[in-house]
Amino acid sequence: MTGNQKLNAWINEIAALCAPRSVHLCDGSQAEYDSLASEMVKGGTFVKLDGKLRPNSYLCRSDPADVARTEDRTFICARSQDEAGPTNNWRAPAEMKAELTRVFRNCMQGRTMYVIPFSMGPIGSPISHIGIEITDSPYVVANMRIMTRMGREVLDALGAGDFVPCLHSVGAPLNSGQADVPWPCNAKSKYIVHFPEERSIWSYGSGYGGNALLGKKCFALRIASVMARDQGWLAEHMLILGLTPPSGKTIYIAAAFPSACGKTNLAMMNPTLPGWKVSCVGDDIAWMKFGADGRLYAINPESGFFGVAPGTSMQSNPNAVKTLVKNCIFTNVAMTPEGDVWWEDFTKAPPQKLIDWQGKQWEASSGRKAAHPNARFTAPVNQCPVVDPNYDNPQGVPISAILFGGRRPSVIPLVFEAFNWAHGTFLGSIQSSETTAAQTGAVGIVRRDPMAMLPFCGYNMGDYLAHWLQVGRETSPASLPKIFYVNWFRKSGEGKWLWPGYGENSRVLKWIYERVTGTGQAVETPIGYLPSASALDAKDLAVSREDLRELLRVDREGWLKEIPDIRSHYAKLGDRLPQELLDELARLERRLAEKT
Ligand code: O2Y
Ligand code: MN
Repeated sequence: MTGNQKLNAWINEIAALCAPRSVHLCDGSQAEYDSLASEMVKGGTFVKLDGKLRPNSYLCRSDPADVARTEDRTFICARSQDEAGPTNNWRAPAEMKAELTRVFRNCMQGRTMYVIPFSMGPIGSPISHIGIEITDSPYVVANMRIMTRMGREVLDALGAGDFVPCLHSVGAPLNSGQADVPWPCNAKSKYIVHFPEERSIWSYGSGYGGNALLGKKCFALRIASVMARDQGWLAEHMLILGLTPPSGKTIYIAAAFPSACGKTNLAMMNPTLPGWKVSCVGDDIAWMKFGADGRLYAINPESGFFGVAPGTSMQSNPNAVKTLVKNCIFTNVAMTPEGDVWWEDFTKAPPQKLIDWQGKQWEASSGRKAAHPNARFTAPVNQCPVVDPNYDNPQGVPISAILFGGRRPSVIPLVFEAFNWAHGTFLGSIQSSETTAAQTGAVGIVRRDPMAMLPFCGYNMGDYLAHWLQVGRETSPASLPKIFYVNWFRKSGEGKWLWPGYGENSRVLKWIYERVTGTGQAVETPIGYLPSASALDAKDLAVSREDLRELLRVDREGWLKEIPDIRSHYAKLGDRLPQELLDELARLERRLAEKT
């Protein structure tokens, strides 16, 4: 047992409820990881990849019915439905707790119950928080060891302190003598449940990603967003990068984009501008607290990347590919005959004789995907060739700029700057993106996703936006990050990309750097500050003057056409939406209608 009474009591309570065969308190050691991995190889859950091509790395194939987060089975069980708000599934907490208690009874029969102490953020940092995940999945333990700081050191740091209890079961008890399957899960019943008042998580039936690695979306976003509201900080769905100009002084930028907008690519991009460097603090989540100087300091609460594999290549993201050379877990990718991994677009042509993500022989002519579109790599952040030197700094990094953005072929310019924090909050609240073929549903539909937090906000979205406005009142305007809106995805009328993206995005980051440090030139427009004609560095850029003008044009008519959609988006967020945001919308409409 541990030195923490609350933890000991909880372990006993859950062991009594779930009836596992044994209990294992994880120490986080390499030996423990190796032993779990070899057990999983024996059981068929893991395939060991070739030791020379991909040292200490494993392939895992999930059940085909358990391949992604299940938002329709994700619940915020706040005291009242109003507290959860119109964007979350809600059930009364007592009712849900009673139902889950029935569902979890004896659910770990025949399995080991693992107890995982983990720290979200550097151990001991004033910005970090500790969780304990109880799970019956060794796959979860192995992934949590990469994605979080995990094990004995965390228990030592916890002492008699408090933690977020995170209970997980694959929901597949084994009767005596019953053989296990490589990916146990429950096809009929899934629950991803958050109790924000008691700050606890119960997850049942899925072993995949965000459903099961409870430190990530469940704790670091849904529960942490509630903690952040109550304690005056921000838990956000944001990458964090360092940006260093040739002159050498690094600034830090956080950025929130909806999925399929290249978040991981931007987080570790190679700038094309000579002498400029991007360094990676994190690719998915940022926790930001005020420092003594009144500035916001951010940590990446995670220690790993759980990135989408398909589309990741030496062309799109060479630093991700280099991160994946060893010590990784690959889920639902294809395997080569040599014992290496492959996925769509990893190389121009697929290798011969691939085994697909379901373990079947694969031919390009079959028309099937070799890797599942949501196939993932789990990789340690500290293997990234451009990891930021402050990635592990317990003080965090001071944030100078926050970016919002999305995938919009028209209307939204390449970059513009908010007038102030409240206006920036407004821009984040109306952030929009068009759906792509890689996502489910129709292609080209504009979806609004405030701060990219729609599936991850653990309370009422109106209150969340009010919290953002409140954060802006907590310090001097000069201490706050400047807020920008970017759109790398503009197209011409003929459907041609207007902006090359990838490393060329460093030109936009350079202007942002200059705005932050006080030298960047801008013009005031109805939507915000835009780079003046010569302010964006276009040296050696393969974009015509005409296209550049289009990228930086304010399309008044297009913006005016957006207004009714923004109104109906706001109506869907309910009556807790701050009046200040409606006022911002009215001001935008007025400015757009004014003659210049
Ligand atoms: O499908 C999953 O479980 C993964 S979702 C995910 C993983 C890493 C980073 N972001 C996300 C997301 O959905 O935003
Ligand atoms: Mn994400």
